[in-house]
Amino acid sequence: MEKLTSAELMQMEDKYGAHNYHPLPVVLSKGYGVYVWDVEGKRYFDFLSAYSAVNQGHCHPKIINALTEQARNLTLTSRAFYNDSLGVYEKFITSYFGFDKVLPMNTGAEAVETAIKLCRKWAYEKKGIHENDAKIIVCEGNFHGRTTTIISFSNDPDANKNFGPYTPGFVRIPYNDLGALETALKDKNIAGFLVEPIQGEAGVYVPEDGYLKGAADLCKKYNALFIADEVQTGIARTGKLLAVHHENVQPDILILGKALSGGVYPVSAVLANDEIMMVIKPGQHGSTFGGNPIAAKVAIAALEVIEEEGLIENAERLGKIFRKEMQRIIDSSDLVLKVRGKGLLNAIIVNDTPDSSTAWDLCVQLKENGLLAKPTHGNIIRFAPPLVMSEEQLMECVSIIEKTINSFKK
Ligand code: IF1
Repeated sequence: MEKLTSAELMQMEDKYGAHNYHPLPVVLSKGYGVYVWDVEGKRYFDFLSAYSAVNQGHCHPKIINALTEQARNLTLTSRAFYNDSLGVYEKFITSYFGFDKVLPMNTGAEAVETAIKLCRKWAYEKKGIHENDAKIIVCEGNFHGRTTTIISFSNDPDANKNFGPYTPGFVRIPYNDLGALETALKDKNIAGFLVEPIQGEAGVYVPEDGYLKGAADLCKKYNALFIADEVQTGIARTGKLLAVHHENVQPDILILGKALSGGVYPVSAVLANDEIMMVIKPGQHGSTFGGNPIAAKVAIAALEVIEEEGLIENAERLGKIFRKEMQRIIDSSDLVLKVRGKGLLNAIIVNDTPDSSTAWDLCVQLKENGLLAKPTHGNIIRFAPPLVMSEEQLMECVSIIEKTINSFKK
């Protein structure tokens, strides 16, 4: 069959697919490590990593082998029966992150929803909050997924306009504000505090040092659960296994997704200790694919790669080099105002209004020059390469970014 061109494939998506995204005009057909190739065979550095799902690099051989080997044996049993992969995975991941138990799900949003249900049930059955009065504190600028309950507590009109009526039981406070958190926690009906250790979609907002530790301490003081959404910041992305580890915080509930599978399969997880996790009894929560044998084997391999290839240290080290180089470029350019981030989760702020097309146009130029990235909100471009990148490859990307910024024409 005649090979379809990028143009033909983009037209097909436009004609037959819902328009719920506006992708950069590039059509990918292959990925390996830090590289992706388009239909015409052009190679790019992937500087988005599928929103931090391919921390281990595209198509990592060890993870692909785990996927294909299990797929030939047993793909799905449902949880109506036991299987020989799930218990092994549960033991592995609970010891890897230091919790008594895990509740396996598939997407990040499902894991966030699971954490919300777990927190509410704990509040009624352990904290003694009156049924249906539980409230969970969330932050301005949050992004936790796209389900109706999750967008109910978003303040981004793109995320929630005309998707009402909204789920009640959420209190929104400013991010990075311990005073506001303590005030909100004084309400006796507060069950928990759900927070991203770094706000990804909002534009890689890194809270001040001490915020996460302070929040965890306040939650303990007021007997509310500290719930860390590490779907994007977890699994070595910020230069620690978890972003909360920068402040030695262990959350009451940990939410994982994305890179938990190295980007080869939807795998998410909620981890907690027994006094929280055991409020859920048989038949009270579940999912057809949650904890399936393929997900179990893929997640073990994905987490082993993080350790075996020293990706935590690599993200920390390369992140420091990247921000230093970006600052050097910023100091001699008026196109970019600022760089911020931790480890290899970074973003630059483009010197134009959020509704301008400058950040988008810059990303199109970067694509022409062989590097793929995409704006988050308007004038913010997230830079998040796979954590397997070498220093040499990173410096090549820095020179692509520098060249593109210095030659950028509006
Ligand atoms: C999109 C970015 C957005 C997340 C955090 C839960 C989820 C996500 C902290 C839900 C998902 C994805 C979703 C995708 C774009 C991307 C994203 F910040 F990562 F870039 F939107 F904010 N918690 N983030 O970041 O996980 O259900 O998607 O598996 O929806 O456009 P999911």
